[in-house]
Amino acid sequence: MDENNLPEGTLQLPPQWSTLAPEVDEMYYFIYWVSVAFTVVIFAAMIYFMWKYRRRPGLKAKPTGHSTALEIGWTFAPLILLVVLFHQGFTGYVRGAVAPEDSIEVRVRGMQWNWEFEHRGGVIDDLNYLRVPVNTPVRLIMSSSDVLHSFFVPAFRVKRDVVPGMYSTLWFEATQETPDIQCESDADCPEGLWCGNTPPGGEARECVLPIFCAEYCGAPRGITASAFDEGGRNTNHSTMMGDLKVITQAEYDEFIELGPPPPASCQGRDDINECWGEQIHQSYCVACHSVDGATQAPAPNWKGLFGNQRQFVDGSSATADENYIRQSILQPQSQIVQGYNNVNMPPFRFSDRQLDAIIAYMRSLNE
Ligand code: HEC
Ligand SMILES: [Cu+2]
Repeated sequence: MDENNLPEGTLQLPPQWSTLAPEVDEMYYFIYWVSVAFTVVIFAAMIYFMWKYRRRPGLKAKPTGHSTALEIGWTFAPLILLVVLFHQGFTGYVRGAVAPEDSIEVRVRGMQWNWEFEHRGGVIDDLNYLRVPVNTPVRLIMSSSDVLHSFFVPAFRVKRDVVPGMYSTLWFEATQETPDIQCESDADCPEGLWCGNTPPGGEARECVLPIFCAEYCGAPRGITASAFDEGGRNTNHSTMMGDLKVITQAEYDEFIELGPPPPASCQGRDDINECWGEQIHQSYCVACHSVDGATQAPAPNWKGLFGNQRQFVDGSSATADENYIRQSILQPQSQIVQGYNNVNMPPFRFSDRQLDAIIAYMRSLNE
């Protein structure tokens, strides 16, 4: 434990942040030291015999006899060691494979090159951001929408392939909350934590446990940029990075009830909803919807939209009020605006708070 009461790493392994980690590390170091011991003994014997049986003038080589005791010894000694190792490894594997009955479940979707996390009640978190409660077993049910991915959290000592066309599962129980620290680079964070992804539209990054995709699943976000980001971190191939935040049970319950909280950079502002809505627009909608009041392609401009009369391809019409906006986001295909039947808007799942924020932002565009 360091001065912040956070777990510390050992020589070769990062800090232990889950209930499974100590057992995995013990096993790792046991195998490691057994290998070191055998290497030393074998090399020492080899060098000694090379010296002892070197060629000397006048000495002729004599074949040695057969020793049954020696042969039984060097067969069974390693066998016993291997049985012990296998037993430890197998029981550990089973414990890691079967989630406890009282686990909470989180759906994970891997897609090039993002992780999406869906919690109880269909609550979808920000992309590449996973929140879990401390001291609670969590079971991930994972699938891929495109290629082979691999979900890897070194601090938890868990890794599992995420395969197209099937579900794979994985579980862990975090033993410690991650501290609330804002950062600009990895150097600002305690050992084992990284300075996470830039949150949607916001500048405030925070220290989190890294989630990796341990599979070469293609080019990363920002393929055109240099292979290294400002922090010197290689972003070139397998870095489909996610942020993992361990929070209290109370914070998690609030998240399930209300959805993701407003971004840190909007909190405390008078126009918190407008600010949040703008960030959602920047993260999810800007590719299609402009807000300059002019550009109408590939999707309707948001400036002047709120309160306006909308004409649909089926000939009906409606006023763009709160309910209409809400439905247009959750079920975009229910009413198609005239002139826009070529581009399909994907359905989004947002919390009520997020929908309120989008609507507040749209209204503010009209002022
Ligand atoms: C892939 C492009 C695309 C993305 C991304 C997209 N939209 Fe749309 N959106 C459209 C198109 C095309 C229409 C018009 C057709 C229709 O009504 O479905 C539309 C219509 C709408 C409407 C109704 C507009 C009107 O003129 O009446 C709203 C509201 C809306 N989108 C909100 C959003 C929000 C919020 C997001 C981001 C969270 C978003 N859209 C992301 C393409 C997109
Ligand atoms: Cu991947």
